[in-house]
Amino acid sequence: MRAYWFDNLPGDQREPHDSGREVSPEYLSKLGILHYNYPDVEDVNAVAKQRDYKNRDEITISPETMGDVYEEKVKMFFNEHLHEDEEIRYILDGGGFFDVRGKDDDWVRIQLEKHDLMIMPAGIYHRFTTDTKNYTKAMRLFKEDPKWTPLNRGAETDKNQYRKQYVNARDGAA
Ligand code: KMT
Ligand code: NI
Repeated sequence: MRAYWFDNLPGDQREPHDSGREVSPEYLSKLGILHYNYPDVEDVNAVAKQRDYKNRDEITISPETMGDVYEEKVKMFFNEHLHEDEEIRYILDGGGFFDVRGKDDDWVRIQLEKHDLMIMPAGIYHRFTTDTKNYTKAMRLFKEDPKWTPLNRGAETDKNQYRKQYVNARDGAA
């Protein structure tokens, strides 16, 4: 795992877009992001149990597994969105980038590699992309009744109660 400010330069979303400015673990923690590296899947099982996640699936995002729709899917995952529940992703193989919005609405790019597990809080705006290797195998964990339908950013999501709760918690409002 490595986090840095996205450079906002044009070019393929799968390129690193590394501004060279690091994002500290403290800042990530203020955004409500948790991350671990768990080579042993038993540690993932423990997180799932502790947070009451009952279901999971595995997805392999690559041209080999997705064929013609790969490029389309990659663009879709890159649409900025939020969820009304937290999002847990565990990288089984390969890697990829999750971009999350910082306090001033700039993108923080989080590079995930094999065995990284990340928990994003409900209400955070984010997007995902594969990197130039075009290969992400990931486990997606969800509760029985998942509320992680992607809600694309817009005037509606800015007013969403989970969004408001997230911003209040992040910025320390009472
Ligand atoms: C998401 O929410 O964008 C995803 O789940 C991306 C695929 S999992 C690495
Ligand atoms: Ni998401």
